[in-house]
Amino acid sequence: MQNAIDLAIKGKYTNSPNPNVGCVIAEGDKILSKAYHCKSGEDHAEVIALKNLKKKVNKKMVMYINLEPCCHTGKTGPCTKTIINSGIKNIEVAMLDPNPIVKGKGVKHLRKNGIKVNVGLCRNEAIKINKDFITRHKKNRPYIVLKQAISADFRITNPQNKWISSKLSRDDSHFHRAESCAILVGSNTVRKDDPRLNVRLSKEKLLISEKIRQPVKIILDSKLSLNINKYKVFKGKAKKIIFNSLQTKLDHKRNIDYIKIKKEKFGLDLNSIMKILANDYEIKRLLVEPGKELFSNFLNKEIFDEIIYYKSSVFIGNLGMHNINITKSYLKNRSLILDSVKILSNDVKIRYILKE
Ligand code: AOF
Ligand code: ZN
Repeated sequence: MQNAIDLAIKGKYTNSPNPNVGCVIAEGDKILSKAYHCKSGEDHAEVIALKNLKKKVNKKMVMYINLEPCCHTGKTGPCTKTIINSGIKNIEVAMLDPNPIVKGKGVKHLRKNGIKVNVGLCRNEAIKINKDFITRHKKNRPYIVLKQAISADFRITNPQNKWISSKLSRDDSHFHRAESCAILVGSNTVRKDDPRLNVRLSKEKLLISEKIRQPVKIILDSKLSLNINKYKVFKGKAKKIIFNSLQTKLDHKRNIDYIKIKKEKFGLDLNSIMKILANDYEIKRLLVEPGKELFSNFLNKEIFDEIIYYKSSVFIGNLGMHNINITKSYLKNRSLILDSVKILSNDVKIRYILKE
């Protein structure tokens, strides 16, 4: 199963809104075929693994999958049907599919057709690699990662130089961009930094052969104050969404969707925005690159799952804006767990996860 999980992760840069799924067919200790789901609309992992299997199916063969096989017809047909027709008689599934159209029905259908299905092998590892897919289906919002670069003296803006973190950290952060279906910023960040919000890594670096998926660019601009002819983020073909409090309108030419959202005391209603992103845009993973205000809004509402800091060794001084001190507890009901710390040349990458 660990092999299936490792394979599943290979699809993470290309498969959204689908989950990471890997499949291994083995006989005893011998792996006979393996596959992973690469792209929505293309074959699911089980179907590819069966197509790649060179040997005739026999009763000793076991199929290992990190997610319950689907039993519905979506963009592709039901995997359960292909499995039943193949003659495979033993299946190990790590976890049930949280998607309401599957959710236990796949396993039931297989068992009804005489297949032995065991659920739960490596369950925790399987949950870990599909946290975004699970969050979207269970909480009706994307999995939300807040990312910030901070200086040694806790500043998040640098008046002298655009960058706070090192090149190595910035390259690392592009892997997070690549894994995300969308990137969200506030209007102040667009005005100050003029970011492109795209992925600037090669396919070789991402170890993929498919075209790089550029994330949807999301801007919160309550009063529609930004001149869309001026900033880089509005250029190019990628989908852009501007959440605002004034109008809903689709600009097909520029590929910009304007969506009107209720205003709250400290900005647009983030809960409604997240619901729209999960339901209407099928965003399973969202990267937020917030300034001070937006960061505190996400903290206050406790709608996020992870915080990633790139903490550099640069001192900026009083001209730089101070970051939010998360230890001062913006969080009312939840707490953070330190997940990992990684050294990236002169910077430290610190990853916190919000405790369930
Ligand atoms: C599997 N194996 O490799 C994946 C599954 O639109 P479709 O047909 O691609 O179906 C997408 C749904 O199928 C997705 O939301 C999830 O519930 C399941 N994904 N299932 O048996 C796979 N990727
Ligand atoms: Zn399937």
